[in-house]
Amino acid sequence: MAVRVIPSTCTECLVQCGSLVHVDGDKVIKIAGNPAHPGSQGAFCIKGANGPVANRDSPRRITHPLRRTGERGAGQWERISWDEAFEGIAAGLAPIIREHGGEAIAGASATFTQSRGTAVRLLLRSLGSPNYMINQDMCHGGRATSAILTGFGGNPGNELRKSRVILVVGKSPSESDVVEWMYIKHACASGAKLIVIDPRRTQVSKLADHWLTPRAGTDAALALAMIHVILSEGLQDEAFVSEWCSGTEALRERAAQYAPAVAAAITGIAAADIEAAARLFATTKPGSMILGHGIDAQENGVHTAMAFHCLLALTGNIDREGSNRAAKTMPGYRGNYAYFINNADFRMSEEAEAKTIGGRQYPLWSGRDTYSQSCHNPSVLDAIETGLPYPVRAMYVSGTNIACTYPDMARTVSALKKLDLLVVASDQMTPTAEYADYFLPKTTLLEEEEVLLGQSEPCLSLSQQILPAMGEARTDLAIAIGLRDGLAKLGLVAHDVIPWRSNREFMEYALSGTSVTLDALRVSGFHALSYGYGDYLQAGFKTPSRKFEFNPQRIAGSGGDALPDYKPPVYAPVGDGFDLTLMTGIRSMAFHHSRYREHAWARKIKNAPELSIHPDAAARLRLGRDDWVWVRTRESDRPALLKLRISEEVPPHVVATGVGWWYPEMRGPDHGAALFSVGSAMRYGPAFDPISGSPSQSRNTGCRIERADPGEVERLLGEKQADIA
Ligand SMILES: Nc1nc2c(c(=O)[nH]1)N[C@H]1C(S)=C(S)[C@@H](COP(=O)(O)OP(=O)(O)OC[C@H]3O[C@@H](n4cnc5c(=O)[nH]c(N)nc54)[C@H](O)[C@@H]3O)O[C@H]1N2
Ligand SMILES: Nc1nc2c(c(=O)[nH]1)N[C@H]1C(S)=C(S)[C@@H](COP(=O)(O)OP(=O)(O)OC[C@H]3O[C@@H](n4cnc5c(=O)[nH]c(N)nc54)[C@H](O)[C@@H]3O)O[C@H]1N2
Ligand code: SF4
Ligand SMILES: [Mo]
Repeated sequence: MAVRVIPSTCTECLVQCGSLVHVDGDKVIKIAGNPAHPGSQGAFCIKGANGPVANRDSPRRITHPLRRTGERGAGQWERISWDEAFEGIAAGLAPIIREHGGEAIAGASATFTQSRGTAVRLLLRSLGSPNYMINQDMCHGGRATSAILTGFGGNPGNELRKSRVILVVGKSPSESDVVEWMYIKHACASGAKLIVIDPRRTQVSKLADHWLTPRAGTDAALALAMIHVILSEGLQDEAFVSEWCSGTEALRERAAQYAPAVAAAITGIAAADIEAAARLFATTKPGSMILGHGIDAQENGVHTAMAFHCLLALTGNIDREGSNRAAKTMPGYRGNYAYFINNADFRMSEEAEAKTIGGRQYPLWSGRDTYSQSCHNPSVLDAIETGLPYPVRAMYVSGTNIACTYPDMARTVSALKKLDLLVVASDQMTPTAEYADYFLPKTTLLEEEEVLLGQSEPCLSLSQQILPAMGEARTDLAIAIGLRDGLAKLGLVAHDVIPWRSNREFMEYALSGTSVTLDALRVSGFHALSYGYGDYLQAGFKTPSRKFEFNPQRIAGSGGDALPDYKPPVYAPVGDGFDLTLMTGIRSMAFHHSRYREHAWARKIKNAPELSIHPDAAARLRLGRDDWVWVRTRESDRPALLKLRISEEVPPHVVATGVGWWYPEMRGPDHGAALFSVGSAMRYGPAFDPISGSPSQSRNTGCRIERADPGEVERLLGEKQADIA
């Protein structure tokens, strides 16, 4: 049979590259990048090439619903039908809703840029719960919240090609975003200047004209010093600032506290280098800025992002050609999470939404008109344990492996075990799913149809269903519909906001206000959009003043410090032995967080949870190449066991690792994560960012390391039941 080539979109990660799926009969034989896709232009990665087929065919794949028969975590399950699952779950939720209200159910998912987040959110709202747990407090939440409060963050997207200066802060796109990486390389090859701020030597830092290496967690001081240089030397874009910005004098005064010499003492970067970078960024046009994970998810995350967003506005690099582009919507498109959470037809009453856990402490995170309108996750874990501010007795977890990816696995698992009911939807048994009462089998990428509108991408994309769902697996939306129906039979659906009968209907609804059809998208895989610049010229910025606010009124209104400021990271070395900075979450091409650990292709690239250490630090601690080490933090009495990788990529006072390691082949409900996942040795705050509630010490913290006894390591690793196929 002839090989068919189907244009589609990879959704293995949020980059959403256009793909070409090669199909021979009923087999996918190759997946590659689609050069015609307007966003990704052929860029692709090893995860996208291998992940979808390996996920579908994984020997660990579970394709029918399961109900727990033994103790939680004992691995004893019985196979049941979908009807039995929906009825059993409804029967389990009924007494909880009757006694405590719908808000006693929390739901967790990983992302809301795909329909999974919308499905979980609308299910919760239908059942009367505002408690949606999205891991954005650990991810992008600080940057997104700053963008909403100041009025602009944006992303350059493919404007990077036209940028003449690019500032990359705390981001390693060569691993985390191959499309951005491609455009940065193009821009540099055509003479663009590049400034990189990262304590670690990354691929992008190797291309930089200025590579600034701050001490971890000190970026706000650096950005404020750059602002000071620009304002004191009059290098700002005065026309833009005077017409479109508010709070300039207040910002000037705040930044004056961070003269380059002051910032140099805080960050460890020479004052002259700070000045040179500031001048280059302010005087080269157009410029763009990419802010990454390295400055987010910490107790000063929102202020740090605000400082950089102020720098962007001061230089006028706002929604212009070659600068950061405003997040664009397509007129009439109704598929994005933001559309659903903000549209009155899909909302709960104001009174019901006001019950969101965290809403009182973090109104700019968990209140209405905020970025994700989600609850404060660590406070939900507390509520499960303490019943305060009210009981949370059930959880629906879809598409996230929180036992591995929330810090402090022991605490997460302890909370999960205390629930009356835990339902997990996944494609395989994860350390989180092991504690479930019901396991619901999920379709994988090649079995799903999904329309996507990337925020800074110039097109609408389709991820095509290439193969029939395996076994009884269902899409996230189909599962949400089944769960809703189960409760509706018992009269327990407070306010139904899922009007579709299938995933297909949902996709048709998303497109129904546009002139684009699913049929047309199936032919091309995408629909190119033409985006203009300068959206603010018509309606101003989406702030109370309609200007870009250097000192956002909404922060002042909630009693916080409205100007960006620096705060020393709580983990700064204090000479108590925890003096190495532990960086976590460093991305690897082989994995998406905790995913692909069971795939042979990925384990060939990385077969152990590695901890990078500088050769001088290794020598000082008498550690050698093949050593494993116990990593301990101040906040936890549980160490993690990681394998050393000696490399000059990290400075001598830093050690760096990934996130969420587990050995799927290892025995026990945690599959080794309790030992080998670095989050097991960390804490889920406090401190918390006063604006976003993001936890300190969840990305970076202080640690000490000591050599593990090789015999013990061998014994612990030897518990692997079998090697990866
Ligand atoms: N291959 C792969 N790609 C992914 C993912 C994946 O798991 N695997 N995950 C996706 C997701 S959900 C996300 S959120 C993104 C994240 O992607 P990025 O935002 O690119 O984050 P990282 O790649 O973790 O890079 C963070 C960088 O910040 C640096 N850093 C650490 N601490 C500091 C600091 O205090 N200051 C500064 N200036 N830098 C610091 C680190 O050295 C690191 O180079 O990646 C996405 N892409
Ligand atoms: N210490 C530390 N912790 C971190 C970070 C860090 O830097 N340091 N980074 C944080 C960041 S940025 C993020 S985004 C989080 C990520 O945390 P998670 O969201 O937990 O990330 P994944 O490991 O990708 O887990 C996705 C899970 O969803 C399942 N799945 C995959 N596709 C689907 C689907 O279509 N539907 C459903 N229902 N399930 C699916 C997979 O089997 C997998 O178990 O981790 C955070 N945790
Ligand atoms: S970067 Fe890789 S995994 Fe992410 S969408 Fe692109 S091809 Fe897929
Ligand atoms: Mo993330």
